[in-house]
Amino acid sequence: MDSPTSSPRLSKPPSKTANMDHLLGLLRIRVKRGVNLAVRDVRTSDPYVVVKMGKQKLKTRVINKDVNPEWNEDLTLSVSDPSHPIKLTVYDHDMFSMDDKMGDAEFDMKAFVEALKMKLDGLPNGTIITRVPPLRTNCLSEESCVMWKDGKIIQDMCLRLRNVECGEVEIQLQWIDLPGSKEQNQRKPSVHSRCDKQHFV
Ligand SMILES: [Ca+2]
Repeated sequence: MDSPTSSPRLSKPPSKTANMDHLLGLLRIRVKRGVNLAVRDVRTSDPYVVVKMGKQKLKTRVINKDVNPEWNEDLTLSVSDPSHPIKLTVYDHDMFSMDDKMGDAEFDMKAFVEALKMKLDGLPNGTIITRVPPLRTNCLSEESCVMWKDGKIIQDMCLRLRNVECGEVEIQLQWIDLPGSKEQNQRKPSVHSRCDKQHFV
């Protein structure tokens, strides 16, 4: 039997502003490599990358004596507000003194998130969805493309480091949906749905 009052859960989807504090998903930043990084020891450096968003701080491993390091390491941030900027800083690891800075860069995931919202599917591999040009207001050293690759959306970025004499860092963005967001559609049929037979007099 249906109850006369409908379930409040079905009344209205929550507004976007009410959702701002909730986790939207995970941003996986693949820190691929550094190119022509600054020298901070005698002839070379021992670079590692720190990525910060709000209170989250993640870092790659140190690669010894290499100003063209290949980290190929994934750093994963929890995202509740995609308009939040992400800061990337490169350091030279030193054993007996404070680590030296080797420049920094800032980027955001706005274009990437816009592409995710399009709910695209089944595009030919390599299809470019959005192009973000290098501007004075961003740290891109060349055009960055949001594209469809191997069944998902990715964005490659080449970041020119600031506050340093030279150096670039190549990264790639990927998105990971949280499994919890789908569960509400898979509610099991209720035990109470079995109706008792009514007896007619
Ligand atoms: Ca060092």
